[in-house]
Amino acid sequence: MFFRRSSNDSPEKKARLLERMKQALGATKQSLVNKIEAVLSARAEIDETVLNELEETLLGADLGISVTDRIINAIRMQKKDQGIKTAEDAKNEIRKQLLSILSPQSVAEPKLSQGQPSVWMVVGVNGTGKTTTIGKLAARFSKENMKVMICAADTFRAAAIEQLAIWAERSGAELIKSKPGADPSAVLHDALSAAMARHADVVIVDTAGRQHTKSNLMLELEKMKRVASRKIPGAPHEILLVVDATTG
Ligand SMILES: Nc1nc2c(ncn2[C@@H]2O[C@H](COP(=O)(O)OP(=O)(O)OP(=O)(O)O)[C@@H](O)[C@H]2O)c(=O)[nH]1
Ligand SMILES: [Mg+2]
Repeated sequence: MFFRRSSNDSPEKKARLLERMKQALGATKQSLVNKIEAVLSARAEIDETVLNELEETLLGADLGISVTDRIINAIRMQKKDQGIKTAEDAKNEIRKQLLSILSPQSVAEPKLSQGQPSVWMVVGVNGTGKTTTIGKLAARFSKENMKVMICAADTFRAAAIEQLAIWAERSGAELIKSKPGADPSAVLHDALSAAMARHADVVIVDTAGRQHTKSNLMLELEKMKRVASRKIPGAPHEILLVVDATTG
């Protein structure tokens, strides 16, 4: 499904778009529920034939192999232990499994060690949301009373530094930047010096978007990692790869 983003849309148009999205998602949910109902209704017991049909239905609904296996195995195990006897029990188990898969996972926290700042590098191909993710992380860490610094090591794309400056201001983080075209490793070096001098808890490093096939740009990342580890042993402590959630 593809929805074009446009900030100039009228409120009516936005409302219609939201309604269409709700309908589309509602239809997906309803069709999955109907298909599961169709397999389970009028079945006196959950046998291997039912499990096979259920497996086909879940795979056909694009739940993927690992989620389908998890659900089918859970039902099979509980059937063996007499936990699942009726179609209703099976439906409840499917609901339980899906909810546990969809429930929020715990988010990593910066590990604070020996008073040294924790260094998080954010990497990925162009336009996947690296800078936006940094803004959100900075806001969250600031809210948790951490002293956050952001390093503008995307010196390549025009306006990248200004974009990051807005996020830094919004989140109350300090931005360490240089001029467009500067060596990203040099900016990182300065940012880590500043972070140590000012006892920052975490430094989040923005990097320019890059494809893994561009060897010179991958070498640039290697250099940044070396600079970070020379400045602070163990850094970078986390390297976050930001990907578009719709990538297949
Ligand atoms: N729908 C949606 N849009 C997002 C999300 N994250 C970022 N965007 C938008 O995607 C566009 C690119 O986001 P950026 O954060 O600038 O991406 P980037 O990876 O830093 O891009 P480059 O620095 O050019 O490589 C912006 O218009 C963001 O508003 C998201 O989670 N959902
Ligand atoms: Mg960016």
